[in-house]
Amino acid sequence: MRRSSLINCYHILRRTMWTGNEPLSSSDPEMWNLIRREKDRQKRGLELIASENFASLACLEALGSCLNNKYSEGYPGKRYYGGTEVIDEIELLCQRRALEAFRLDPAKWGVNVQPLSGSPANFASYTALLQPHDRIMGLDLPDGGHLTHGYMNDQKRISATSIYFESMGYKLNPETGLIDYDKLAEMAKLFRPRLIIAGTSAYPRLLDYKKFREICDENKAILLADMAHISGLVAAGVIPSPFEYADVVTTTTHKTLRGVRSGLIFFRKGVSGTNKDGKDIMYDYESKINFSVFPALQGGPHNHAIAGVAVALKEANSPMFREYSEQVLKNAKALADALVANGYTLVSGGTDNHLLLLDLRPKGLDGARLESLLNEIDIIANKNTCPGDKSALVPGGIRLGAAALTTRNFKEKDFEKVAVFIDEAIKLALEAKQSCGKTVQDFKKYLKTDETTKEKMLTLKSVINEWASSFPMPGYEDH
Ligand code: DSN
Repeated sequence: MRRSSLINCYHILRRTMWTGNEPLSSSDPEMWNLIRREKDRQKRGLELIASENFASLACLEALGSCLNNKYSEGYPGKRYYGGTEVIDEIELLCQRRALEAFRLDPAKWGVNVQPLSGSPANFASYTALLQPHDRIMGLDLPDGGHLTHGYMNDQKRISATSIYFESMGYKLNPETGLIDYDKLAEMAKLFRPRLIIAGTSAYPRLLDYKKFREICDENKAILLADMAHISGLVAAGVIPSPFEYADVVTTTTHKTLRGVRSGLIFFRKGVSGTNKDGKDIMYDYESKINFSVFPALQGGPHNHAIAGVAVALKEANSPMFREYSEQVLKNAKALADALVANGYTLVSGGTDNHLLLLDLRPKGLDGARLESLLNEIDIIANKNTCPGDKSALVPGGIRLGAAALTTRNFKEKDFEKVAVFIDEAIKLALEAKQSCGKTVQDFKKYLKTDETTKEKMLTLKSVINEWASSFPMPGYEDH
């Protein structure tokens, strides 16, 4: 037989032998190895990104299940595909658990569990409730808001929220680092927004939802609470809930809520008030929001993610999750206190939630340089603007969150130790900054090339790796 025929036979044989049941390690060793490396990175490092967490094995099992295979455009009982009877049950279970986790009366609140994540959930809400070019106010991105709350600079409308709607940011008081509600009220009177967002991405304090409600009522605006960062803390009941005051509440499901990556939109339903003839006025959010998610903006729901969210919501509705969330608050505070005791400045002076913002400007440092040095020693955090910052690429601060490491069983004393590592990293960064060129690129190059700095970083990294690896890793430790 000729060599080419032999090769053909081999390929035909391989094709006919394909069962689709080979494990990743043998069917795609290249990808398996990359995932193995990522697991190792997550376990040996100190994960301080405030929006990240480690989902449970149960969540990841649902996410990696056969539910990935199913199309089910539409809603339970009203689908555009056959074979959706189990999918319907899964979506209804997720809806029920979402309402239970946040202690909501199903007569007064409904939920759409299909948004693919937080940004699509927000955009679907605006599309449902507003007309193009209606006005929106949200916390400005450099002050701790989120891109989807509307962001534009001098040259460009950056967020789609600002492209398709007219957005205006409200700000923090630069002295206190707290939301300036008086200014917000004043600006809202002039701008007359149709919708105000009470939500944050990098704000270490609690929101005054009552005040937001008053400002919305004065302006006949809808109050949308984006609780993405804090939804786990809200579900656990350890911080105030937006549901008392908001009309619509959006969230991601993978931050403090510790689920798989997805999004939820909660909306009020039932009677919203009475008209002048004494007749009931009903909320119309449900049909508008459901239509906006599908068919207006999305196609088939990610059923595997919806199942993973349902699993996470069951976990969130347990006494264990409450204990976890209380510990998140204690740990964030322990980290904040330890940094302040060491002479560091925090935006607003501390924290009431899962995150804090370390202002490096008084030390003559910035978030970009510190982020890159921390990365070298396996402390993972992100640079962040502080009030008054001009550049998002070289901002003055670093955002630190406690949710992920608390999942790994870190306690207050462990976070005090994390503060010591951060302090050592800052000292190293200051030394390096003095010895290299002016730009962040120069700084990064210096970290890669200066032998003394490299050695110091390596020593620190080894200690961190050994220590971090000694903590449990939920989700995949033995898998
Ligand atoms: N990227 C998320 C965060 O880090 O806050 C928000 O979407």
